[in-house]
Amino acid sequence: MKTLDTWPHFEGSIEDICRAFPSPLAALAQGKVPALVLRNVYKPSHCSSLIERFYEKGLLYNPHELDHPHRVDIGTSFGTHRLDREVFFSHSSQTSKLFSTLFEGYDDPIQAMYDTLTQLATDKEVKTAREPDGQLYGPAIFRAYYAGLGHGPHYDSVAKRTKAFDYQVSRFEHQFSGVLCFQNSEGTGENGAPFLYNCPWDVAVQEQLNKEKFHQYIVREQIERVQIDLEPGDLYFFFSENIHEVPPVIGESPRIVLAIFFAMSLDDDEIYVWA
Ligand SMILES: O=C(O)CCC(=O)C(=O)O
Ligand SMILES: [Fe+2]
Repeated sequence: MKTLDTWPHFEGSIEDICRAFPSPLAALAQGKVPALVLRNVYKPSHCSSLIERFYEKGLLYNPHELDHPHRVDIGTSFGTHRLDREVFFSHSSQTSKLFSTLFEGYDDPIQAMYDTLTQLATDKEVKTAREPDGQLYGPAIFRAYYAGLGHGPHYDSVAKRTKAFDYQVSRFEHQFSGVLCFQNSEGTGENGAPFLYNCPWDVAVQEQLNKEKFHQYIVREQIERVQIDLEPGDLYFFFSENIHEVPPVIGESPRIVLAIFFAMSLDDDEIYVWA
């Protein structure tokens, strides 16, 4: 597919980013930049050691052992569990318990993501999402994409797409994602590395998504896109209300990432983070 690549991401240190974009998250939401990429935020050797630990603990499966690959989540997905509040919050609390010891002996990768986000969030307080009674959401999630697995074009918004108005996270105006690479799929090209489109969701776009005509649409409308290539330890943030996709993984090596969603409003001094 021939598409325009005239919407480059920005890559640099926190200082570089804040110099280029005084309000980095607002710049993402306004489409001034598709993604902010921070290299080597987490030690690659800790990525590989923790992945080994996940296999040892049976939290990931070896691709040779199953005929039908499926995505593996380590953590609590709001999208998967939100329909039953009780189940969702007890799953989330199990996750917090698991994460409280899972990284022992290594740097805490979730803390690394929250710390980086805090520095980009300028005047706002970054917290794990919570309800007024104090119940906490899952703070982050590991996702392993095995051969053949990815995400088709979609956007993520609790307020606009999921319409989960019975949860606090729906109160915010803008939703984002952060993804820390733990392991790449093999090779290059359209293989596990995400594409971001300069295309916020709206009704016209939804019609194209419904008809599975999104790719034709972006070529016809000359919508720009960018592919984000990450090495283990690299982190990127993007506005998840723009259409984005993860092309299916090819080959033996699953793509493994640590992912968060987060949301903010310009006039709210908190940023809520969940998975
Ligand atoms: O893994 C990524 O880079 C993006 C994942 C994504 O779009 C999602 O989980 O909704
Ligand atoms: Fe997404």
